[in-house]
Amino acid sequence: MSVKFALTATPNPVKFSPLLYCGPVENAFRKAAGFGYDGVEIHLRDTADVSAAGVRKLMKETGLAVTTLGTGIAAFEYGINFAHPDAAVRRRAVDHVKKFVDLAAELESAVTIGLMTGKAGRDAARETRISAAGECLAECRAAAEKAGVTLLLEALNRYESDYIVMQEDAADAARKAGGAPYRILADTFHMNIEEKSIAETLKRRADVIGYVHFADSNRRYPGSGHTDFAAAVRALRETNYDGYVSFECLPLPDPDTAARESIGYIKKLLAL
Ligand code: LER
Ligand code: MN
Repeated sequence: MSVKFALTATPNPVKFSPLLYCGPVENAFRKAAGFGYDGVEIHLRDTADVSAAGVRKLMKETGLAVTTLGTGIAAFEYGINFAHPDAAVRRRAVDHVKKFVDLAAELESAVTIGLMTGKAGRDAARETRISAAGECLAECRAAAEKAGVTLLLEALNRYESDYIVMQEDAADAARKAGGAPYRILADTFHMNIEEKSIAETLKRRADVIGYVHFADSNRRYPGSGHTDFAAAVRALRETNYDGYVSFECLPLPDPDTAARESIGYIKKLLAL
């Protein structure tokens, strides 16, 4: 098994978020290289917030990959998502994600779709919104397939989503949207809230898991809460997971400590 490690970064000014490095991505690349990571996961409001050529240069200099481009900041900042009742807003959301797909093709990265799926509500229009979101997911799939880019559909806990909450929901939605290049992104923070067992779920849906987010139960770096990462790591080992484990945790007590402790703790568990 060769799990690879990524840390999370954004060039956008975000207040309190589970991203390790906020500010110029160059800093995140240098830190990632220094702490022994294999890649950097970049969250963006807009593709124009980074220079593709600049990021490619950093990739070359450090030997690190860009693992995936997160679209959640865009969904939040622009109020756009796939379940929005206004078709014009859904259109903007899809067009925005397509720009991420184009950038991902240039960076040989994937694109994450999580908060961008929005909320379907609990009223009479719920099913209509879910089906409209399904059409958005399918349109993104077509663009990604053409560009040779993997899409990572992420289930979020009940406070952040109301229709893609369990890993099973994400696997279902990905399948209904046409399947590959869709894979699902399994995040231990959300799974700790929603799934019966993180380890069992990682094993059960290993067929479709393409990426993993690690954060502890309190969303701090692994080892800071009560999530059983030894069991999670065993599940990844048993299923021969060879993708990325990315640390999407709060930058506490400070980004460097969280980045160093995260990878150190999980590498130790992998060696057991
Ligand atoms: C995004 O990867 C995620 O996990 C969400 O909870 C964003 O905050
Ligand atoms: Mn996540």
